[in-house]
Amino acid sequence: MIPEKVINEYFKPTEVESINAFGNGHIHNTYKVETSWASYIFQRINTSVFTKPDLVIHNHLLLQDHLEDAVNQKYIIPEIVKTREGKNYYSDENYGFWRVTNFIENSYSIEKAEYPTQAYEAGEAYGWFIKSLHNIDVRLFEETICNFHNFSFRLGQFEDAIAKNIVGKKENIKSEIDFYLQRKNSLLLLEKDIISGKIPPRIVHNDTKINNILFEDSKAKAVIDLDTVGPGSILYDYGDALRTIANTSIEDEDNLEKVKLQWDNYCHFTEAFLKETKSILTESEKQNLHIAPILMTYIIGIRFLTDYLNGDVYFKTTKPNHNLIRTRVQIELLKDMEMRKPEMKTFISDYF
Ligand code: ADP
Ligand code: GN1
Ligand code: MG
Repeated sequence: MIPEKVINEYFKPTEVESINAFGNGHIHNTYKVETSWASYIFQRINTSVFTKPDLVIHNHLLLQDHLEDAVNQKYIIPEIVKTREGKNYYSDENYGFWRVTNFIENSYSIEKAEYPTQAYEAGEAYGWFIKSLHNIDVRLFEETICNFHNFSFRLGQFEDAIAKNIVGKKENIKSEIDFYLQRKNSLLLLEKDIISGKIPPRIVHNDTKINNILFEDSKAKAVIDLDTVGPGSILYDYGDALRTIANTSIEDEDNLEKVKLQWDNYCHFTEAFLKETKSILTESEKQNLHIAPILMTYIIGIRFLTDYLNGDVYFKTTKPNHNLIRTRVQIELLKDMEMRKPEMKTFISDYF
């Protein structure tokens, strides 16, 4: 729950009508707080993940300023709400680091795109987000988690976790480990083009899963969860989004037969995303976009498996072997993506 001390930084005790845990994020503790005039989202920032949370606030304020002036304000983002003393967050040793934003009314998030129209809506919203940040100075943003989608770095963490085997679970997952190690070389090649700048750095969202879009009725309304926004590649956002938006199952499905690349959703998301971003895409981005879903499904898969090997210390888990279940879903999806890689390539080249 939210400590009284924290609530009092924002409201008088009599002003608060209700406080409830909210949402399905894997990282922060999120609450909805209702008052008689408006509702708010209180988040205790996970400072094991975001070790410099003031950088998260810095980036968020930059985004707010920039998007306020954007020519095309098709979507909204959450805005930071100040404490009664006018500060952008509240932090102390006992209660942690708290950030408050306005609650986006009449909206809902989904864990899985049920309809191609939802995939299309998400493609337009995430495409809009990148396009709106196209002309912002990349150097103004701080990297809130260093090497977040750096392939070699994530691979290094995975290989380290295998070698240390601290909770003794390595023996259970021999086939999963082999699956990933067999595939690493081709993705290391793609990473070279990202690091060399051949695929250009941009300010991107960096966490484009489907539940980081808020919908109203059947329309995307807001892009949320801005904590990782910062330097990156458009490949990250395109690929990471398809990992949840074009998956026939939820991220922690037990029945692996349900996991496939949802082709209709793939096409709808891609079409909307390209419609928004085509005017800013470089040739190297167009040439490599089709590999992005494979890259990102691989990276998140090894991050789940690394966490399983480390004893579930990073992602929130709610059942035994939760991270292993998540990994297995990513593996099934990745296999299907590999099979359909030529079709993904053709779909994108036909679009242009
Ligand atoms: P996490 O980093 O833990 O995923 P998020 O910022 O994504 O945290 O928040 C978790 C969930 O809370 C979101 O998926 C969404 O459902 C809900 N949520 C977050 N911020 C808002 C907001 N400003 N208005 C309405 N719902 C929100
Ligand atoms: C986390 O915060 P949330 O739940 O939107 C994670 C993403 C992963 C995702 C997997 C800061 O996203 O990178 O892709 O879980 N965010 C962070 O579901 O690590
Ligand atoms: Mg989230």
